Amino acid sequence: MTSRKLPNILITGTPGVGKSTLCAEIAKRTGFEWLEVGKIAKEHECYEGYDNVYECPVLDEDKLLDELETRVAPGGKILDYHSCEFFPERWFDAVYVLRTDTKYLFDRLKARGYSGKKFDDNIQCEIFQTILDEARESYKPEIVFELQSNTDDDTGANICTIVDWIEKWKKDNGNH
Ligand code: DAT
Repeated sequence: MTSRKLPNILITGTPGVGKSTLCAEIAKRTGFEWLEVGKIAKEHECYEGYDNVYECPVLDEDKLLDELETRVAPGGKILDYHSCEFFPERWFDAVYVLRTDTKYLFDRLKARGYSGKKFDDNIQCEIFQTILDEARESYKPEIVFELQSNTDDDTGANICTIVDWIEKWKKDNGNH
């Protein structure tokens, strides 16, 4: 049971699968606040060093969680991040994992300028469904949903799925 008046939703998946695209639209349609976790980490410098192999800062997870805790508490938030196992399980009422076929993801990551190990690792991450497995290990199976995100039609369908889920949650929890 949750005391939140509105649910919190996590949108996760490999970089490039379409998390931001989806979150922006859902926030617009529902009035939920979209928390771009990567941006918040950057703004508040939630880092502890730099990883030269992956060419990115190393996340200070505790600092980031402290930063997010009060924002998440009232509900009505949609969080977007490329990893999901370090968030407290109690934060989320639904976790959506976006999936993209390699043939589409390849071009999206190239367009983003990814190359070398960073490019290869992200493609492998998607092929081996790393984030989906992570989500299934970290949250109750009944709140983890896999969504295909290959085409614009998929995005449209995913928006409807999540907006409908929010409406149902509100109804089920006496918040019309
Ligand atoms: P993410 O936030 O997961 O890194 P994004 O939303 O920035 O991904 O999308 C990466 C690129 O792919 C961007 O140019 C928009 C495009 N895109 C996103 N979802 C898509 C979809 N379902 N079909 C086609 N293109 C999509």
